[in-house]
Amino acid sequence: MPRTLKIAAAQMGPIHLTSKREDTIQRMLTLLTSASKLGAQLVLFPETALTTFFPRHLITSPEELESYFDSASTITTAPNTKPLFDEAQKLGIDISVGFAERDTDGQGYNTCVYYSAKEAKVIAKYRKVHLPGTKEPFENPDAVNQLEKRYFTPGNLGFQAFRAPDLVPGAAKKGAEVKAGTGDPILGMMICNDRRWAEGWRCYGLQGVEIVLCGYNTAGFAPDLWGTRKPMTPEEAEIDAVFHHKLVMQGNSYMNSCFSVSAAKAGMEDGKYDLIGGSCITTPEGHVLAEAKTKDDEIVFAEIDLEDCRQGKEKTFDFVRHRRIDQYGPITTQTGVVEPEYL
Ligand code: CDT
Repeated sequence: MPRTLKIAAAQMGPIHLTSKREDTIQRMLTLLTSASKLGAQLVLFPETALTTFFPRHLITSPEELESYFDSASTITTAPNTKPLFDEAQKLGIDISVGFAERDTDGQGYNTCVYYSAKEAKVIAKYRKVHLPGTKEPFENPDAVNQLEKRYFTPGNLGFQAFRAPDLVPGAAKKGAEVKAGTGDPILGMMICNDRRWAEGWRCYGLQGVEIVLCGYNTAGFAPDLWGTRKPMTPEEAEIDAVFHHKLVMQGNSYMNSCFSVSAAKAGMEDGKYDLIGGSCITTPEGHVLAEAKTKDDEIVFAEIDLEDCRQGKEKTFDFVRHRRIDQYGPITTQTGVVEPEYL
């Protein structure tokens, strides 16, 4: 039986250090309206959707730094974010939004929440596990920094899949004798750099995930971050960065038999930092179903059938029949590389 769903990535163009929160929220509301006109039931916004990607800056003023953080417990009620969630509820659209979270214990996390319009509340929260970049800025004054290890603590909530209620008509409910692939959609969230790590995807795959959501801010040209073995022009580097973005979304969707939605913050932030576009929706067979054409605010939309996940989950990647966990020990017992002995 088809389990169709209309989903969208809300790609956002640049947000600058000088951008005002109310203007950013207004842009997000405009994107929601566009998605609603297409019939979208679920819209994904980017990583740190409410601010510029501030971890590229060395911020020494505590007051300025705090201005980029929000509280997860008040994200739906604080005056400078409430209008977004109110509109989502009014339109009946579930949204996932990334933001820098200041926890009650003072820790910073790179976080996203999933807001269910039907439930009128946040039903899932994810904190970015893989924090790229460095704690200290590069010595090269022209380098693009990524100081996430300075401002954030690695996520401590794991990769917890969850079900989003009332998106698919006729979905089996709690308490029923539920056959796999008949219930409310199973979702998982990750943030930017996480998408490059097969481990997180597999954690979701092992929970039967049907759609993975991933917001991102990815520099198009950042040789100090990416490495410089093969010199590239900024244009070549950006093509490569988009290629790697799609590669991991397509490959991991295929290997975990799930759809994926990815939403970029794109374009030139602060007149200097170019972020890739490439927001896309991929299928469980690894194909790109829809993708952004610009590096501006843009809705990427597709109607999907979750039934398409069954082929991979029941055949090639039927984990229970084919996985061999007795052979995968290093995955959870070893962090770095241990090379084999010389002959
Ligand atoms: N925001 C984020 O995580 N960006 C990283 C840049 C990589 S730095 C080597 C990304 O993986 O896209």
